[in-house]
Amino acid sequence: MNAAREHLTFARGLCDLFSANDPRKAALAAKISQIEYRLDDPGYRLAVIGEFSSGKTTFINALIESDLFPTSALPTTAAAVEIRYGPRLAVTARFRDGQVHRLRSRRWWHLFRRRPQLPGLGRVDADLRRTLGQLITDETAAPLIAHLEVEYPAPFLSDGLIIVDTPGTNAAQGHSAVAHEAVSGADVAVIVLSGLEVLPLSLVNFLLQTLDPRLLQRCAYVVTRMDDVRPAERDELLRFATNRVRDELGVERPPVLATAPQAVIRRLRRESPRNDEQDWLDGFQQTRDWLQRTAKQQREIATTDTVLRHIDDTMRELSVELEATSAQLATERARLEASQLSDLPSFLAGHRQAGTAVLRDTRTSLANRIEYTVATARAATVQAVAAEIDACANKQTLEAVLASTVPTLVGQEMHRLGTESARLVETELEQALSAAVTSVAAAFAAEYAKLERRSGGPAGAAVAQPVVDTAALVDTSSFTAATAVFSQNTMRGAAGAAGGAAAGAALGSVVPGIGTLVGGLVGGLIGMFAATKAFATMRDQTREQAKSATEAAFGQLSARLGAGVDAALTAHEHEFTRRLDWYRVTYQRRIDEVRAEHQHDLAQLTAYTQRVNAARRDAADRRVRVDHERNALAEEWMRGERSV
Ligand SMILES: Nc1nc2c(ncn2[C@@H]2O[C@H](COP(=O)(O)OP(=O)(O)OP(=O)(O)O)[C@@H](O)[C@H]2O)c(=O)[nH]1
Ligand SMILES: [Mg+2]
Repeated sequence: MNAAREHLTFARGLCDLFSANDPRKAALAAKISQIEYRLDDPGYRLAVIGEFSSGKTTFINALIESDLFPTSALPTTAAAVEIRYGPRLAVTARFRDGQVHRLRSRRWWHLFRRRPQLPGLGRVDADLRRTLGQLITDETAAPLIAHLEVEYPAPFLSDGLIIVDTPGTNAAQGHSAVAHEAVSGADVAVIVLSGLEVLPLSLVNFLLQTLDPRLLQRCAYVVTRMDDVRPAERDELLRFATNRVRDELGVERPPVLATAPQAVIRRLRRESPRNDEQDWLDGFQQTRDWLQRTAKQQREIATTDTVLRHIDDTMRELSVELEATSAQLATERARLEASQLSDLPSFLAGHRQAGTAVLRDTRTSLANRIEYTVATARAATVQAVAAEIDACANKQTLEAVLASTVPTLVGQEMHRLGTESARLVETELEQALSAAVTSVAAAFAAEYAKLERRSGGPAGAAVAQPVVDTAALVDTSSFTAATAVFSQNTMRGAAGAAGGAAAGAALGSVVPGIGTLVGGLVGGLIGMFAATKAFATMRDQTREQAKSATEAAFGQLSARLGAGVDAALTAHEHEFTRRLDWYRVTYQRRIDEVRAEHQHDLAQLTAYTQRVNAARRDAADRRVRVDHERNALAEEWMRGERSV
């Protein structure tokens, strides 16, 4: 028993591994307290187990020489009852909701004193007996009862033997669950086999599933209702019972006792005796004596083994919990380790490359579109200029067309192209920048979510409240800034312009310059007129010159727009890099904070994991020790006298 106490101290130590508010700690501590209580409890629990109507309660009534407990041919016992010695009948019902009711016989003690040779029968307080009967048999009351304890002044119980009556193992679902629970605390058990059906398979299954293997070895097998078996078949039946117990339950030399406890009850009730009644009465006395004798011999071994069994159960539970904790810790460690962005430079380089690629693709497609638009406009303008020149009938109209119509025509077309291109470039690059920045923002948001600490709540909470507000990233000020750079580089003289419409208007301001250029060329042509006599020749030459001058002007426009697109790209790339860098700096700051916290957590986690793993090893070693101790007890018990 001292070893058991030491095991319990050890188990308490293991419970300290769970935090104070962990419900497992309270549950395990309660179990350990229960075992300690059992260690100090002098009671020796004998469970009576069997199928319904096998005669368990009748057998118990006969042991205590009373018909106190209700019996019948139908499933009867619904609540498990613990029957222990007490100076007078008392019933304590502990309900699952915590209520405790204690009822005592008022008259019993005096009656018992007056008629000690006839304990019980007919003299028990009628009300109390009825109440007790109801508590035991009532199907609706039984599930509400956690413990039903009866004290009774039977000599059989005076040594501290506690009998546990159980519901039939094969009766209603609730009954077998109650039986299961009642049996879990037993030190020793009597298996009641009805002489009418010896050890049915359902009972075999119940016993193998419910009883600890060593407890199973300590069971006694009582065949009841033997008076209902024909005398010629009795020996054969007992042999059959012995073999079946050996074969089905794996018990060598099981003690099998033949009884007819009903005879004891009949005598108590003063009913007329049956044939060979006296034999059954004598036989039952022998059974009672045998049980008392072996109980005395087994007691120390059995109660020690029960405590060790409970310790083993608790240690196993502890091991399972520790294993679960260990797995949790491994997950936590993996999460912590995964939450650190190991290679920030390559993460950034990847995103820079992706963002830049988006912007450059946009530039290429813009340049192509503008070039195509300019080429189309150029061809149309050249045609329109030629048509104007062809419509001239003399030198004066030709001069007027060259001086005013052609420059206006070319100028208007270029103005339109400039304005449209500016709007296009601005819109497309803005969109590309926005897409690139949004994707970077999402990537950083994901990293931030990973960085969130355990104490900051689950990862989900971090995602729900992102550190990076992606909405703020599509910040119009950056586009205003980009547009400003775009304007400065592309359209001198429009540096003050900002915003979409202003930038578009500013691009248009390039047109007067181009108009002058065209005008200059046309002026050169007019100079040529003096030397040329024939008007038709003059007009042909003028058309050709005007064509090449127009084409050159469009060529220059195209170059300027191309340069404008490139400058806009540079500005947007610059802005993108600035944003990326801003994220990097902010993130790095956060990373430094979090990493310090993680380092601390990891160190704690490592230390705790080591303690848990050491505890798991210790618990496993301890279970091996407990097992050895239980084996030694089993051997000691086998050496004892067990024959019937
Ligand atoms: N003839 C005879 N009948 C018995 C004997 N023992 C029990 N009986 C009868 O068998 C029936 C069932 O007995 P119980 O003691 O209620 O059986 P139980 O195993 O407690 O049944 P549950 O509480 O329902 O699980 C009753 O009618 C008893 O009178 C016996 O030794 N001889
Ligand atoms: Mg019963």
